[in-house]
Amino acid sequence: MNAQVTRRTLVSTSLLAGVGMYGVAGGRGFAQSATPTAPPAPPEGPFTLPELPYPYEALEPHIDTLTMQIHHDKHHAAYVNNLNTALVDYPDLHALSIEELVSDVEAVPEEIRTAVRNNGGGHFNHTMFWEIMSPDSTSPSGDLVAAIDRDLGGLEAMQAAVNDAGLKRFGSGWSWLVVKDGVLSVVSTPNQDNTLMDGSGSPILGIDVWEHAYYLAYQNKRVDYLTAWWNVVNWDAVAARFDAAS
Ligand code: MN3
Repeated sequence: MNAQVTRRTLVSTSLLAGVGMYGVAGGRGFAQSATPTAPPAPPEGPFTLPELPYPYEALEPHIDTLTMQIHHDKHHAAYVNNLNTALVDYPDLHALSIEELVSDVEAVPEEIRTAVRNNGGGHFNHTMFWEIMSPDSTSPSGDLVAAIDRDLGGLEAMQAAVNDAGLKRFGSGWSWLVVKDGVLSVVSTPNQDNTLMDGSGSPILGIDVWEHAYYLAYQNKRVDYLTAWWNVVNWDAVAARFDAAS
């Protein structure tokens, strides 16, 4: 009873205060917060969700259709929307490429740095992830093969090292093959961080080990997902990234 009275008193006090201090605008603001409304649509730029370079079902049976749909249309889309929302009041940052943005995340204003790190990282990482997969997986060739042999003891040893880094990543993150000063190495990062952020190299291949990347088909068996993933590598795209970074 007392609580009711107190609450009613508070409401009318707030209303009066709103009208008194802010006039009509204050009153309208109060009414809006009392009625649930849809959140505003996210801004359309500066970044956009890239199309998948193949149909959702193209990577079956190694990566299932529903996982691809949710991963691209929901998870990646959310990173893009959240990144654009974070950048709304920072037009100076709109001209930067996503690579430039995540390569120097410490230069981003502190108020949005965490949002840019997580969502900009998510956008960069997933854009690359779609590009380095293909239903028409080939095998690595040329300078890339020579570098894998020289720096990581051959293809099988490199794949074992990437899988191991992915398995040992506690929680969510990525396992990477990176090149720095012409030398290949294997690194893992947490969350949506990547190796541009910590300066450990240019990523040329990365496997998403967040559960959203594999849980529907593989449940807790991350090792089975990692093993299967190598059946869908677009080695031409990886080699192109290696050449560009070398
Ligand atoms: Mn993901």
